Amino acid sequence: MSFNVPDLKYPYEALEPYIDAETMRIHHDKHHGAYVANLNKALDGTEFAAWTPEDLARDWIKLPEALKAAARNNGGGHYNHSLFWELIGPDSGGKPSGALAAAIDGDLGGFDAFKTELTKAGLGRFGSGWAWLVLGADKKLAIVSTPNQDNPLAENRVPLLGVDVWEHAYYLKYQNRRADYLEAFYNVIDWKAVAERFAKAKS
Ligand code: MN3
Repeated sequence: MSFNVPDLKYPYEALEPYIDAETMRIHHDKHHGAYVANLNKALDGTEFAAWTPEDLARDWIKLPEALKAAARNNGGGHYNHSLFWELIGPDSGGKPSGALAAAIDGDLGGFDAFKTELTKAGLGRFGSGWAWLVLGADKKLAIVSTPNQDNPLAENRVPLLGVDVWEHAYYLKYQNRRADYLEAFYNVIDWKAVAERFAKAKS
């Protein structure tokens, strides 16, 4: 098998009460697990099995026609979820500090404006997808959203933080209340991890 689901660095219940243990278990083991299983099924035995998940999320369009959909959807799903688990965690939330906070102030008009825009992007994504804080090619922060398992990398933007707004990310606890899930999400953002991605992307 070329691709594997990374272990969570915290227990399933660690994000309670904001994200419940059962959602984490199903989301990580079953949903992420299915993206990885389908990706392996499609790419094992081809040269593309050696690509990184990041390569696939950025350059799926370069694959042969027969493999494109699998690379885009399952490769994207693998990359997006691997990133998601890294950027949330227990004892998190609050606000960023340092250079990231300064960039949010300068580029997005401050933390409250960032929050408003990210929530708006998450609520405005019809159907399934993600809302993102990204670093653009102009090295400025921006808020974008992508459908399904697409990723900002394919649009030459570096994803710094992503929030999964597929129903599977919140339905067990929040049912149709995506706004409540998004509000809760701010309590699990690991800003230290986001700041590290920002520093790396800027350099
Ligand atoms: Mn998901």
